[in-house]
Amino acid sequence: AQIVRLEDYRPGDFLIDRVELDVRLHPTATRITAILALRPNPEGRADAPLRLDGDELKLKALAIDGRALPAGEFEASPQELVIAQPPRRPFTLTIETEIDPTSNTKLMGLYRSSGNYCTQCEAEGFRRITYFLDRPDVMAVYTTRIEAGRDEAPVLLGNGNLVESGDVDGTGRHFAVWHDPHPKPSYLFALVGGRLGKIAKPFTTMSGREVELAVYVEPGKENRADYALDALERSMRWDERVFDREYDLDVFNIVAVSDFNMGAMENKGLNIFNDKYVLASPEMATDADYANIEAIIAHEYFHNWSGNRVTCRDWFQLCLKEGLTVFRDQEFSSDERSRPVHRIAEVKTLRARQFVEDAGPLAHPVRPAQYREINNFYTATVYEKGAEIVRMLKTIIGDEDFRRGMDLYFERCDGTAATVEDFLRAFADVTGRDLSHFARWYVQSGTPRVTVRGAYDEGAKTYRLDFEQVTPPTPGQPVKEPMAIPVVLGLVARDGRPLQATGERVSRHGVFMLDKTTDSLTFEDVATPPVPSVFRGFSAPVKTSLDLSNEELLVLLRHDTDAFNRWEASQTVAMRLLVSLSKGDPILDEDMLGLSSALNSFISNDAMRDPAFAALVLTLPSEADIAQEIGRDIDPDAIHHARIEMRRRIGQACRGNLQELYTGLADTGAYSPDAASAGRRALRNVTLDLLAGADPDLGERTAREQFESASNMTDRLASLNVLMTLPGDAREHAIDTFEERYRDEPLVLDKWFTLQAAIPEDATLKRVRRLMSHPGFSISNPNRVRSLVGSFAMLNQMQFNRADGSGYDFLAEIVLRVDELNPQLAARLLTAFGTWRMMEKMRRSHAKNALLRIAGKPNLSRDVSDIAQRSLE
Ligand code: B3K
Ligand code: ZN
Repeated sequence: AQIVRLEDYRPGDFLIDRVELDVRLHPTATRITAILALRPNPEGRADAPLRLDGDELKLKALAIDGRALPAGEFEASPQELVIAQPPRRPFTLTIETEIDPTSNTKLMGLYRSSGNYCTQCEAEGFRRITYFLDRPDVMAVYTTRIEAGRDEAPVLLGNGNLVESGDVDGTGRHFAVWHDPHPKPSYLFALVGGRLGKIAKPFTTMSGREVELAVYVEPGKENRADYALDALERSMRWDERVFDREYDLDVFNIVAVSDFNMGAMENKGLNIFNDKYVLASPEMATDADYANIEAIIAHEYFHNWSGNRVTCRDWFQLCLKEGLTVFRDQEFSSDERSRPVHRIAEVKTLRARQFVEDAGPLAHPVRPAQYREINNFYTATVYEKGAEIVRMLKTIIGDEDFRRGMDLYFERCDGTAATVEDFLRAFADVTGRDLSHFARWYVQSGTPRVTVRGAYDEGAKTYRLDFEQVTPPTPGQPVKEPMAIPVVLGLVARDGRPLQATGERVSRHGVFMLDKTTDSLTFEDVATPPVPSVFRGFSAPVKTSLDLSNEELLVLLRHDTDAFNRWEASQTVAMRLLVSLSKGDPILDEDMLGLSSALNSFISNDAMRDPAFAALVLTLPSEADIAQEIGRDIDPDAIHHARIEMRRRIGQACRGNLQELYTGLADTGAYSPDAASAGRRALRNVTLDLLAGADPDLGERTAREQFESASNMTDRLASLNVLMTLPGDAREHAIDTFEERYRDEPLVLDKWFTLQAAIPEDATLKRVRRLMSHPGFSISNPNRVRSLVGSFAMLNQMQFNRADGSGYDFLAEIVLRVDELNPQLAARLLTAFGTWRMMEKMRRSHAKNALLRIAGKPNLSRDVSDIAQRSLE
């Protein structure tokens, strides 16, 4: 397949200023008339043909300035429309196409979901609606007329503001005309037609403009959209307060659909969402669901400035909108919830997804230099590492300059399609700093490893820290340069007092810049030997090796003023023990005792002060985390058993305290999704899990009681998850009860699929296969497939990586089946093979065979063949 390269970028030969669309919705034969106001691009080639992108299109008519184009003057295929000699002046092109939304199983372009019409155009879906210059640096003003049967689609929505609507006399059809005054790239186009229920509320912007906020959902589910609407309102206020960004249309519409390839889409004024990230009720959604809804509603809304008003010049600049917008939604959630707790959650995700990606065959820079299929680059690296780069920038230059830089960026680039260079230039200009070394974060892939060694000089009362950074090779980048790494640090005395940690090399924002391969830092007047606390708040996306003893780390758990590093210390000690157990190395009783007594006193002294934080401290690193830490020749069975063993030992050592916590945190019956209440539930459920590890009988009894009496889905699901670790009748009975109760609620049934797919036992693969013929399952619905098959591959380390290779064979079989319907979904599932090279030899060879089988299949989609090939390289 053809490779697209950043270095080959050049402006297009034509521009489109205005687009008028007339869309006549029909289940199998939708007609689109597009009138495009085109002109030659002064920056393009003067004699170039006009080449418009298409994808599975049928051309019905074509005219220039209203006159039909004779057959010899153009060439049309489903993929392209070429006019060799277009006018060399502004002209209008009228294109009529016909498409079939019902048979569109790729869920790109215009398709139907539960009978409703909706669209998804990012990255290259608009070309499945009409022929177009489908690239983000072509920005036009759109007017869209949508027509449909009134019964079939009483609601008709488009981008921008509604300007006209009415009946088409005597036909039973009606229409709506939407106009969006803000120039935008085609990937932000959207329309919706269908039977939908609505909730709405008015919003007055900071300058006093009236806006209607609305959420559309399947009729009858309106009361499950309240939280989403509330999150939208809070997001809008937050962006006004924190970034001075105001909304710019008369309406902001959100539509929930049940067949969607990703989380949601930021189409201008008309966000379309996976219903999983809109619908919630205490009875059916967990605390995690509520937090995700809040974050994704905010994310899509924030795109209105970071993505829509300022968009991307080309798809290589994807992180310009995605990394920045993730950063913005993380800041929002931190302000709305608990900042340290949220930071830990962000880092857990980053490590679980991005570090894994960066360490495997699919590693790529935050701004990739080339791609075969752009949809395969909506990755943890572009999104999450992209957000970390923005956060590092803020850490380095400080809050005030960061805000001034953002203002300058928005002001300068508003209404344009920009680049990463434009973004960095704004910050270089407001600070006078040279950011060229920092910019390497965008182009060099791989996770740097920073080794830190400390040395105390008793006589001189000085403390020296030596740093060394190494970035391992990644595909296409065998040799790495040193990165510019901000290290936020402090010193803690062994009795807990914070020590002065200032010096010339530490900036007024408390940052030491490690920008060479090795460097060191000396602190003067350090009265007693300190424990260093480095990378506070996880100040850079790096791996660290510290020469601290477990005992020193436990000083940090007890005393550090930085909550992130308190948590990190607990995890590092636990991880050291877990790695030893997994490798079959003996672990010292004193080390085990050190950790469990530290946790015991943490529970008595601190747990109730911040339950959400305590829940994180008491959660052991996952099996996947342990595998990453070991890094090679992984035996997932050994890791699983090591973790079980550790859970048992900690549970037993802390049993009394845990039981007290569990009882003290009892469900009060009144559910509220706020962070404090969610934190109490999280702590109680971690406690239950450890107790079950310590004493399976007690665990089963308690989990069953909780399952039966729970007043909300968070507690019910948590108890069910604990039961999944305890084979027997109680477990099977609970599985059946849950199914009976929720069989008509697809989003809840997804949780039921997931929990069974994650059961850590040999029979699970059979169970998953059986569930694929459950009436609630559907191979064409992305949420169902991800819940069952995706969870098996991503959450069940032991069973996906079975020694006999049957887990890999299963995934390969499903990927190939799904590829025929929905290549994007198939390619996403296939990324589960990203860790195959670190498995032990037998598993490695099974995985490789499965990948080779996929790669060798004829007629693969570009999406799947790209992932398969890169996974094998
Ligand atoms: N921008 C969309 C993602 C589109 C993915 C296309 N394959 C959602 C988001 O990041 O906000
Ligand atoms: Zn986004």
